[in-house]
Amino acid sequence: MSRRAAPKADAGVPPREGAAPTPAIANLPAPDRALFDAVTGGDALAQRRAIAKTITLLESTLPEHRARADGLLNALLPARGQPGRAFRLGISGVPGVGKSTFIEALGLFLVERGERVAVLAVDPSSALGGGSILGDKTRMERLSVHERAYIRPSPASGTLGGVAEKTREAMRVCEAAGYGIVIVETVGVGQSETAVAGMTDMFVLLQLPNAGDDLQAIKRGVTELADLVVINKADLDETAATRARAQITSALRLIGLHGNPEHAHHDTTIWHPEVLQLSAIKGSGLEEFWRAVQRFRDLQTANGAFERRRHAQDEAWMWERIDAGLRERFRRHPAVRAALPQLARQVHEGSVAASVAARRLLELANGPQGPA
Ligand SMILES: Nc1nc2c(ncn2[C@@H]2O[C@H](COP(=O)(O)OP(=O)(O)O)[C@@H](O)[C@H]2O)c(=O)[nH]1
Ligand SMILES: [Mg+2]
Repeated sequence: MSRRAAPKADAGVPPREGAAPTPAIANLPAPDRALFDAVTGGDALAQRRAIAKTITLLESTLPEHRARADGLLNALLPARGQPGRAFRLGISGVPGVGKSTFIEALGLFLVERGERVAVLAVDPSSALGGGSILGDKTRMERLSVHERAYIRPSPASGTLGGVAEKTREAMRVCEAAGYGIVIVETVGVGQSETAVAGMTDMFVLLQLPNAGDDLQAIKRGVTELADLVVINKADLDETAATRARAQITSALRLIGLHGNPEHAHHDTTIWHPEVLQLSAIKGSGLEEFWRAVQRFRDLQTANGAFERRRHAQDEAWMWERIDAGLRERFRRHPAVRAALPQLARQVHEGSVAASVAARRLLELANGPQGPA
């Protein structure tokens, strides 16, 4: 899918041939320029190491590492209008539904067709120190050793927002390294789904063959986020999988506007979520899945939704991080920390109104002129 040539193992192919380095690239200090050059081209092994090193820098909490990572990230942004940006695919579903098995099967299917595939993860459990529920790298044993694949487990520190931020940044590094397809795995419970849907071009929800039994839950999750629903493990119970597919399809058509191709007013210029069934373990149904992905990509590109979605995601993300940063700063403010326990108690007792307490605390943080 990527129109950018994959770096060869033996030749140092400069990826930006003919283009003058942007100021962000030209201003990099020498060691980071070397890192940048290794990430964007040249020897495959050196590139792999440089990607890992860059991601380690951006996951670091040391301020000097953060400063270097910021410089590198800006340098790695694609030049305006430059083709070959990666397609970002989000995969979600409850633990055990087969995400890792599916991603490995799909990844192998793609690398065999000459694609370069990066796999990243957003795992909120690793952030809480409770052990990873996604970072099960062993399940991608075959993909992880493939020269056209790069697999990185979830960053393991900070809030969900922090973990998601680092994954977004790692995604940029992989894109700059010429990986045409970036797959992000996350677990289908809670906020991590929303975070990954907000950083990918297409969001896929994996379901078990008995998924149709809980249509309410599906309706909620699916209509908000999923571009495609996949019933996995169809090999276990073909009948149940087919039934689930029919149930979810009709639920989606009831909700989605003009979402039924059999109706005269069906709008073919916009994407309507589809439902497929497959078996990740047997590798069956992957061609059909990938054809659906390509149909999605073509349609979204043609109608402009692809670009709009990315712009909206970037802007939403910027504000999300600003909000998180302000809240963090607020909570750390000495005057706020001093006054908070008593005010919280007073709100609890009912002697101070919640809005009054909030205003007082904001004034303490900002001074009376600040925004309240
Ligand atoms: N029968 C069957 N088992 C599967 C399929 N896909 C995954 N599994 C099994 O389901 C279990 C959980 O798979 P895994 O990929 O780790 O799920 P994840 O937690 O969603 O990443 C493993 O034992 C897999 O071998 C499938 O299509 N059919
Ligand atoms: Mg997994």
